[in-house]
Amino acid sequence: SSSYRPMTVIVAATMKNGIGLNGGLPWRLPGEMKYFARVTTGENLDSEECNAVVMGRKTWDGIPEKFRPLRNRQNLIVSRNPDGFDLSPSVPKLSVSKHSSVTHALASLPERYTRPTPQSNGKDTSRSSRVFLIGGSQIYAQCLEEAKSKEPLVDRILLTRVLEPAFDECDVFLSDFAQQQTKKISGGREGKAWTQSEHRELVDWVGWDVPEGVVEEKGVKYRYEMWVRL
Ligand code: FOL
Repeated sequence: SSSYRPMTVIVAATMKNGIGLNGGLPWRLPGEMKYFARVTTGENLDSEECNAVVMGRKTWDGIPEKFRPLRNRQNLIVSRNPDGFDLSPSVPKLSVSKHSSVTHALASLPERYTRPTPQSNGKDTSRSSRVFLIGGSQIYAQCLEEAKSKEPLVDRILLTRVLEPAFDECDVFLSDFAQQQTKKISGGREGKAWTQSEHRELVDWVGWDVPEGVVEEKGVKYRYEMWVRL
């Protein structure tokens, strides 16, 4: 529905796509959280630029107060009733805004951002001003559904796959994007909309050396993945 710059979903999900429990995350993984913070904050941005994080109201509520708004990022909060809730009074208003939909949030962002130049050989060396969709389940579902259309809101997913334990008690879930079949391929059949990138491509995109393979933290095993739309 747009010509907005596509967003990158960032999410940590179990094998059954569980992402949350009781309004918060089902686990406490400081190293994984550092990855989230480093990727969404970005590096080598122009001094007047920062990345944006788009989130639903419940996700905002789930972020510990001392970390809100997420620092060094533009925080955009989506709610059907933006006037119906208050940001806590201590919140520096400069870096936070409320919006009635994801598309309204995107429309509020400045147009300007550095595209890969011919000199950079098609490689985006700037990594400037990216927009991340950080949840939760309602907003993920809405925007991944949208990704089936011609001009998707989301064209990349940074998925931390939590392998074990199973965290079966999760009460909110990520829609099963990997099952989406949307692309017409030869013979009129449909191909998968999402494909997993090589680890190298994840490293190139974030710009620093992401651990490859299974990471273990506090007895939890997980893996950093990147998925892109075909
Ligand atoms: N994606 C991934 N990969 N992991 C997550 O934990 C995650 N969480 C959310 C969305 N996408 C994710 C939503 N929930 C904070 C807390 C909850 C949250 C997102 C962010 C938070 O406090 N972030 C601080 C981290 C500070 C620290 O512990 O180092 C930040 O500055 O980003």
